Amino acid sequence: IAGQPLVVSTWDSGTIANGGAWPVLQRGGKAIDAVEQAGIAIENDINCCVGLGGNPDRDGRVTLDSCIMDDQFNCGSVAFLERIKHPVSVARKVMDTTPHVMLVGEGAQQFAVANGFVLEPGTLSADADKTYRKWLEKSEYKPIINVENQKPSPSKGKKAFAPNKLEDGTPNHDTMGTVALDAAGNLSGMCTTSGMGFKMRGRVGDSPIIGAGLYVDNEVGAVTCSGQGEEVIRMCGSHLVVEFMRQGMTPTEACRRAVERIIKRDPVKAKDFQVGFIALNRRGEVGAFSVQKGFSYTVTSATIQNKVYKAESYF
Ligand code: SD4
Repeated sequence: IAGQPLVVSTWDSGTIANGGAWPVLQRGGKAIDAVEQAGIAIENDINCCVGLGGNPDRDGRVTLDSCIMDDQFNCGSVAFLERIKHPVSVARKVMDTTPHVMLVGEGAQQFAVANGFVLEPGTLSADADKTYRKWLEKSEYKPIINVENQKPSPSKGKKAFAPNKLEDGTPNHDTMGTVALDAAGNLSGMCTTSGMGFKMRGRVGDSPIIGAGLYVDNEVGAVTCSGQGEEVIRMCGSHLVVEFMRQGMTPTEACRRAVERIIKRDPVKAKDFQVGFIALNRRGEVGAFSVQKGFSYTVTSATIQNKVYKAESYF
């Protein structure tokens, strides 16, 4: 509803992202500016899964993916970007100042530096360094993505490696996706991540891919997600959720249908990965659904103060 701005972000750490976005929305600013601020806020935070403090790839380097999309189908994206603190803002620059949608790797970094972004040293955060050293002990290429209800494997009697968990087992957080509706009734979204921890060098997930990790159609709604990127990419996940909403489904129903589509392809494999969608329609209705239990999202509006909700899940 025009006049009632609202912002929704993935995970309970969405409180940090929404903290960046809300002041912009509250003063009547645009959704696109709000979601960029959401990205900046979470990229400033040192955590496992977003920004330069995130877990590295298996070669020990942090590579970042991000995209942003406004209410006019304008979009920008960067992938496999190294040593730049705010990939979301580089994605915004790609959107605002180039005829392109996506820049990757060295070219994206070159573009960022040419536009005044500082080339950071590229050292690992203390937490990431510790986690990486631990991972190196076995160097098992078996990345597991945010299966929050993961239990010790009975067959092996030890805990599976879960990069989204802190040492004491409490869930840390993952990819940050944010969608927002502004006072003028326009929608925008962004997604930012360091991607799957200990991924192959050069691996890019869904998060910087328009239609996969994020999609916005101002006539319908805005959708973003977190989880196993490969599963999202092959179903064009966020776009799929928008299309389900176009058919008249509620945000939650649309997210549920997309999750079911992902699971249907390989129901056995689906038991071991997580994907969670959040959706916001143009009327300001919010919904979410995930493969596994444990996915959460944070909503902020004039009446809802950074409230964390648990998403319904298939399993
Ligand atoms: C990826 N979708 O790189 C990201 C990771 C993620 O919560 O969302 N983690 O596949």
